[in-house]
Amino acid sequence: SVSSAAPARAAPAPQGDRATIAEIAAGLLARPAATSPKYLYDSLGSKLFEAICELPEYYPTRTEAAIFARHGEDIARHVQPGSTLIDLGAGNCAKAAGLFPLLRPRQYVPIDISRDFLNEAVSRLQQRFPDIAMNALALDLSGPFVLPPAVEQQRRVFFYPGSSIGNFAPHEAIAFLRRVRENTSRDGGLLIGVDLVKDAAVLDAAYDDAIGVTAAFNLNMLRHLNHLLGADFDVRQWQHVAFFHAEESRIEMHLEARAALTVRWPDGERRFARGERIHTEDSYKYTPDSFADVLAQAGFATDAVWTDDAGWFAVIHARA
Ligand code: AVI
Repeated sequence: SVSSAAPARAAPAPQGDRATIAEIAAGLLARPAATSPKYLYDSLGSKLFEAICELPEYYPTRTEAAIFARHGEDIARHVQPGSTLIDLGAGNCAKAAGLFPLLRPRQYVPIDISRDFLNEAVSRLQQRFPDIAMNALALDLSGPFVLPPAVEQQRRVFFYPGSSIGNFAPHEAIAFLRRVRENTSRDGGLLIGVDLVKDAAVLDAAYDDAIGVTAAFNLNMLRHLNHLLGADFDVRQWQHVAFFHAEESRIEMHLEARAALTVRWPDGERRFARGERIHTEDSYKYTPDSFADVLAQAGFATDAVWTDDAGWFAVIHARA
């Protein structure tokens, strides 16, 4: 007779460094369990995020792009040409590249956590814009960071589009922007995209789209955690949950266990009850006033604010 028993799954060796493994394990063992949203971005995660940006429900990307298209010349007047444009969380670099003809930077410094993804994007971009010096940096911006000497000191303008600032809690956003300000020259500034508070139904749909790309993006974190931690998450046992929490003014993303289960890794394990969640991401939504307050607490002075007609998204220039 033929045996139908599946072979036992071999435990994969953890690929993360010690600090990463310790951080992930501590998060999984916490109650409620939580993981840093940075683990959403392995190479596939970065591609899934690119796909999210094309979804009709995910309004931030196209709304921000429309603001740049409509107010680009005014924005360029505030930023001024010849700057050192430092792109925080650059991803595929497409947003900054679209602004090169207007902003005309002297040097472009894209920073991203995903080295492979970044290198691919920059080598393509350098061919299109041979006159702009490009220095790609693979840096984790969730801790303190110092830019290497290759980055020009003069006219450092930090570019932080896409409302990535929203993935920090407000106190973390302030601390992060303070660190940015410490790396900014006195004649420099910050050009930042900020997602604004709006109708909850619009927000909920943006983070739980009809064809499940955001669900795949969230679930893919489990594959990444298996890789880093050597864990045995069975992705099929989990489901994507996302909703707007009005009191906290944030979208929350979670992964919810579909059944009681145990996740194991080389140095530990965690039992999850059916319906128990891992909190994987927050995405804070601001008003122009509440964000001006964040900037002020980080030592930046708001210089100009551009929004779309519906007031869904803001592009803000601040001076150091
Ligand atoms: C990168 N960041 C601004 C996105 C956001 O909207 O918070 C990440 C994301 N999460 C789910 N969809 C998109």
